Amino acid sequence: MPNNEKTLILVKPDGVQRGLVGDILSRFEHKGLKLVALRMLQVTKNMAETHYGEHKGKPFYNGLLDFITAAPLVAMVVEGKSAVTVVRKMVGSTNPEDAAPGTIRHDFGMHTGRNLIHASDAPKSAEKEISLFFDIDQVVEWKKDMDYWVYE
Ligand code: IDP
Ligand code: MG
Repeated sequence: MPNNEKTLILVKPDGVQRGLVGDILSRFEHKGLKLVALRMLQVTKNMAETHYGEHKGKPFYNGLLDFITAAPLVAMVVEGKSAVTVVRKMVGSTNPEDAAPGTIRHDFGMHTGRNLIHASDAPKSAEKEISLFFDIDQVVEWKKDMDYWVYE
């Protein structure tokens, strides 16, 4: 398959607390993406600082760290053609008020600080983020027979 990519998705603690893990995961399954890794964990302060390092110093940074470490989240890796772009489109704009109808942040969210989901923004950051959340042997290489019916 050309341009096959992996990307990291986090169902943030608000999504877990609100019981939306299944709804969110099934959107990616229904789209045709292949699930290749999945785990639940409570993120440590250290991990959160690494993951959100680019936002250090911004006014929302401390609140973001408190929020993302407050309760467990669900991390997953999905794979597919142009997966990074496809998933970001399905996630929607950072502020749910700006997110298009049909996107996860629009359909489930009300506020930027509780926007339910993270998705890698480029193949390079995806690689880094996947390695922060998963050991190499936790990402499963498998053949999805359905792919014949998803891709020409
Ligand atoms: P993204 O998640 O759409 O890539 P980023 O700008 O990378 O958006 O911000 C990372 C996360 O930081 C957002 O998803 C959101 O949870 C939080 N965040 C960003 N801007 C704000 C803000 O202005 N107020 C509160 N939280 C924010
Ligand atoms: Mg971002």
